[in-house]
Amino acid sequence: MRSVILIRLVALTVLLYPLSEYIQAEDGYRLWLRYEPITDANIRASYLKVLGDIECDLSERSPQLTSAVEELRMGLDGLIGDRAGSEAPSIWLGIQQNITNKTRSNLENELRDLGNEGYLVKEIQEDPERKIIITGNTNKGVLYGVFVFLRHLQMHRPIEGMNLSSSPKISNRLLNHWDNLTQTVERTMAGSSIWNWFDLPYYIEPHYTDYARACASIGINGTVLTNVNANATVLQPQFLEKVAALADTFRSYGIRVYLTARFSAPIEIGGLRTADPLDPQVQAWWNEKANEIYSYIPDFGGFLVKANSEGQPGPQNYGRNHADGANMLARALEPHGGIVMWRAFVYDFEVKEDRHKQAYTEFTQLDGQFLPNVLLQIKNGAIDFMPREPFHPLFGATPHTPQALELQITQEYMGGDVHLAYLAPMWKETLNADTFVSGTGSTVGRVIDGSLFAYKHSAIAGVSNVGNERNWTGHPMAAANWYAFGRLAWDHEIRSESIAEEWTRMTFNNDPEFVESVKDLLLSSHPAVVDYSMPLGLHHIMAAGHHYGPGPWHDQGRPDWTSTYYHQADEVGIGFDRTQSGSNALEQYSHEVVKKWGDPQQIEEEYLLWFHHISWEFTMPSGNSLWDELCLRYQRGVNEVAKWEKQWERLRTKVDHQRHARITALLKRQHQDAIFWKDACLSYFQTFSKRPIPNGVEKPARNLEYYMNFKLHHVPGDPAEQW
Ligand code: GCW
Repeated sequence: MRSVILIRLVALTVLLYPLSEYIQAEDGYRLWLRYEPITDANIRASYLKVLGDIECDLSERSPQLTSAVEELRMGLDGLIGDRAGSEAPSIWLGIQQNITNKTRSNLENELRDLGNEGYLVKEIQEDPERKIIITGNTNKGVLYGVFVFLRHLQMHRPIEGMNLSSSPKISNRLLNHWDNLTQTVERTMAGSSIWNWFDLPYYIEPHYTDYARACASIGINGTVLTNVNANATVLQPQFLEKVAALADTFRSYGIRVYLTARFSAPIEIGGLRTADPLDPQVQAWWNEKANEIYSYIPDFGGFLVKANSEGQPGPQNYGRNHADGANMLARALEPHGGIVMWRAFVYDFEVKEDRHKQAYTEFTQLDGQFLPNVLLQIKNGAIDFMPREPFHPLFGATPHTPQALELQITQEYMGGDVHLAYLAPMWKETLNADTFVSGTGSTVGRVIDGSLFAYKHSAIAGVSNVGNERNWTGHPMAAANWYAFGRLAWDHEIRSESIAEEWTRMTFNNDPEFVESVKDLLLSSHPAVVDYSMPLGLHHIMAAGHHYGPGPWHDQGRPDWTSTYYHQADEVGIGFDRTQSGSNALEQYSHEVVKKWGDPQQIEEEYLLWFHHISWEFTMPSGNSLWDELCLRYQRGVNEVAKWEKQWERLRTKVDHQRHARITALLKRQHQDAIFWKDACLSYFQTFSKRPIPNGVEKPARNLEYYMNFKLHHVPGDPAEQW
């Protein structure tokens, strides 16, 4: 009787819940590691034929190898189901010496150049059978190989002839979490911090492991847990034991933990009267603090430091320079193998030169004075993660000091987690940019991967867009940027298109029409965001404080935090003159760059107003006046978003209702926001140009006063809301 009732209850539940929902219910939590059952019968059959049991020697009890086996089992069970009793050959997992006797193939040569993180995933024909081997020189390599193998299956790629091997170009590949100990997250809108500090170390939440899995699946091997606007409390034992609990979880996925070091910590938590880096007491305090940290976390990665920037304390408070400060921390970490990532994001309005020039001026004069375990962490551009920035002039200018690239995954200036903006193409612009510092081909990518100047350390950092929203990133498609960052950190030469395809197939499905359409959305998104917000090299014209939406009229407070300081609009024209007739920031680049960017007729249109103050009547390559071109760019961005709404609607039947509905709502809002950007900016700039809105551009819906008086309140991620 009971069982009959139970069956009826289950049946009833299923019927009540719309079948389509029930089968495809998807809240996005699994990100790109969904391992949904492969429904294509042919593909499933082809996999079942060659994928038997998992063979792995776990006797050395390696946590990373255990993670590899668990992931492979989870992936195969999800994708092709239970293979118990399968006649198919086994899948061999393990470092080379543990699987050599399982194959007659000599893997030495193939593994030799793969280093300690590379992987080899190969189908080996050894009559009478074909087998899969997943190997590397270390268990971390094997773990990376498992994720690559599962990606291969998730993308329905053939196993015949499979031979996948790769090793990372950059050795330290980190997320930077601008997370506060109060659990707010600076500049990220996807909820609160995923680090539940109060519950640690007692409760290790499942999402810590899933975070580590997601990071390891794209080769991220480091995470900075705390905000660069640092809080010294995290360095105290009460928090070090919490940090250690996270580190213990992440270690099984090859991820090391780093912390932000507040320069004034010796005063705030050490009871000293000074934090002067040349004071022996202060050096001793940091030595002791480093020893203490490593007693909790033996593989602690090191410190990320924001010093003498935007009010953060630093060595200059004591008349010392950045090298003095960084070297003090480097000495403390060196015995333990730790590194210091010292941020070059420094500027100070007391210094009366273009903000664009200040980091280059500060750090080039210190090149060669930093200890070997110090890296300079440099934003992609010289201002601040704008929707588009020319590469930072500092790249390539400190040949004796390793340089790390800092990218912003969270969209502080690109619509937060509301606007679709796939950032890989923007990051590739920086990575592929030629600095010419050592002749042609001296790209930023080759500077940071260490191949140009043979740096001992190499690193790349992405400011995370992750919060405790169920789907981690708020906008379901913002996870593509987390994914893309990891893939480019591993290999900055991977194409944006390939990354978009991988992410789409793994996150959604392999339907050809769906994949092509979503790839098109992703790849057209960044140019459209630039068009409807800061086209043609305009920059820093966002709303003050929260940075969500336009604010070209903002002129209050310190000039280098206003908008007018950057666009310099007047009756003649618009743009910041950074040539010889202006701030001459251009002089900090190599002469090949100066020659091109110094000429309004040669520079890429996308950078024109970044380096030049241009007349409204200037004739653009299109033949339009600058004013007309500016208006048409804003409209082009709006039109593109309108197109996406229709394009996404057409995909309704090819994706689960939950994610389809959320993305539909977000695109609708992005469309309205794009129109708001266009109308607000053109209304404001028109007061200077005094020219009509050209044909083909919709007139602003409201008057300028409406836009200037519009106030958004309580925008998530706004630091003003967080303290
Ligand atoms: O992008 C700006 C942000 C700040 C951030 C700062 C930085 C963490 O507006 O919120 O502070 O740069 O990069 O340090």
